[in-house]
Amino acid sequence: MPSRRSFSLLLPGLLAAAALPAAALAHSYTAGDIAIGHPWSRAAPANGTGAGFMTLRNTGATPDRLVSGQADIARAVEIHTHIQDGGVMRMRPVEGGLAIAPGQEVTLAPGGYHLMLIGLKQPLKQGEQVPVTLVFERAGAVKVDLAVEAAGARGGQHQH
Ligand SMILES: [Cu+2]
Repeated sequence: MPSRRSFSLLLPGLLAAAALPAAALAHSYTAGDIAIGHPWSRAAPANGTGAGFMTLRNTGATPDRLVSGQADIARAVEIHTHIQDGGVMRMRPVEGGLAIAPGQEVTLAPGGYHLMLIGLKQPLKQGEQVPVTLVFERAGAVKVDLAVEAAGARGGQHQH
């Protein structure tokens, strides 16, 4: 659609890619009507639990939802949210997937919605890219790379 704007962003993007470490890039993906912005994670040890954060924007006219995920690096991937339970923040799987209404942007971030990478088969190391497949009800499956940032990046309020 916005071909002129995309073109004007292309060159600075390529220059940035050459100049900056991978984790610093604001990379993005699309699957059907879903735009996925800057998927990232945080350093974590093998056998531990990792997280996945990103923005999901529905650019179409039909509701969609993130229903599941898969990563070769983890035994299982779940979609979690945090709930307040008697003053304690607890994590809970999102029932039926994470809904993304038309025109809406849903943010997965520390302290809120996130992907949970359960049973890491190898450590998540800062600066690396970790492939994860996201499965949307309508938009289908798309592989994205989580850019691994420092442990505890942006908050560190995520408890397991
Ligand atoms: Cu979690």
